[in-house]
Amino acid sequence: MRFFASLKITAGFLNNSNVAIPCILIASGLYFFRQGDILEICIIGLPKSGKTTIFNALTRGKAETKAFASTALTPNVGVSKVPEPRLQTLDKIFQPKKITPVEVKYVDIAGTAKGFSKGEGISGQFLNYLSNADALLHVVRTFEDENVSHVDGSINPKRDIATMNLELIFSDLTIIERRLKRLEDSLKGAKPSERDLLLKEQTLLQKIKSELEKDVSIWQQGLTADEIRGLVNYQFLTAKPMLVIINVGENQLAQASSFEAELRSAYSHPQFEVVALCGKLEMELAQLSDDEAAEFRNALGLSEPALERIIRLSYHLLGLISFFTTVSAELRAWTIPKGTTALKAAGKIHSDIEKGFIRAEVVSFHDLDSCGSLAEARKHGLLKLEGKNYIVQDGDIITFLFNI
Ligand SMILES: Nc1nc2c(ncn2[C@@H]2O[C@H](COP(=O)(O)OP(=O)(O)O)[C@@H](O)[C@H]2O)c(=O)[nH]1
Ligand SMILES: [Mg+2]
Repeated sequence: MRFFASLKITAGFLNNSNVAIPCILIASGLYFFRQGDILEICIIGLPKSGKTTIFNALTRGKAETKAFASTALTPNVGVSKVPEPRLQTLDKIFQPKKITPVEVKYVDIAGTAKGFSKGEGISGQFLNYLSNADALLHVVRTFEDENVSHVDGSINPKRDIATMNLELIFSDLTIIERRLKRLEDSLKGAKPSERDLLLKEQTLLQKIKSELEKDVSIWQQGLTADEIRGLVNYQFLTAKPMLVIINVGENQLAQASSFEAELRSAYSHPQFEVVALCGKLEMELAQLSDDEAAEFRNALGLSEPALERIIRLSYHLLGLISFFTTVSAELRAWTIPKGTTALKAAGKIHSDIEKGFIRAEVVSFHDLDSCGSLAEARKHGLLKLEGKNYIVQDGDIITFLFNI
């Protein structure tokens, strides 16, 4: 994005007099950045599992946590900056005036109690949040606290995961049944040209339905990439990647990794990940300064902060990578799915850059870091000119050349 390429080079691309030189556009302040779509993660789990506690840990928030089941109707919504250590290295190289990390939105829904999918505890608004989520953070507790009774009377994370999964399955089944009914009506009056598509959709939905009825979530059904593409618009809840958070007690820290290993082996799947952490402790640490928190973490023998771990695993689950741009003294991180072309990455920044895409000037984070400057990277031939079909790699630093 930053036109660090000299005018000479830019003019080399833009020797056609009809074409505006983009750096002039930026300098004149006409240019604006479109805020990319924000990653949205919904926190679900039984009442009193520690959802709001973990929400506070992730967003440095102060939402009220309760020892009794919450009946709040308004979800807690918070935004966190995605931790990205490479931005610190790039800060030293570019010395920008401003650094803009990627943001992620967390939504803590109080209404995901047992029976929510049957309309007993959740309104349509909650379902909307869940449907729009890119991934689900599913909190199950292992912490024991006599003042905070478990809704099902005992601690059993596998049972709790199954309980919540049944709710998600039920919600998906309701959507499928409604759609199948409508498909039947559409098929009656369908033109021959539309029939094939409708029949294909019907067959797929029937196949998924019969598996859901056996309590198999969509992500566990082994669907083909083509079939999954056909489902995208439904926003099925059991098709979403799921990160299970085992909320351990302060006295269970030593068991955290064995809890994790046990659940990971029980649900081994690329769309499923597990993290064990102590929500209460993480929430307290999140209220401290970074330095103080790091000191406590060291003393307690805790690994990386919850937010960093959760984001890292969420990116992994969702197949996301980051690239960086520097323009007008702003260093900025962007998130895209793995396999995104330079053209589409440009569109993430602004549709005009995608439309007028000419070339991308790319250097890998590793090469830039070892060269120490763009000039040095250029000298070593590590600043590459790439076309629109170039597949952006994690950590790329990109300058887009475009005309509009
Ligand atoms: N001892 C202990 N208590 C916790 C932990 N996490 C949450 N709690 C307590 O459990 C209760 C319910 O937590 P909350 O976050 O409100 O649960 P939610 O209903 O799932 O949102 C609160 O009293 C919390 O202080 C934990 O890791 N250890
Ligand atoms: Mg809560």
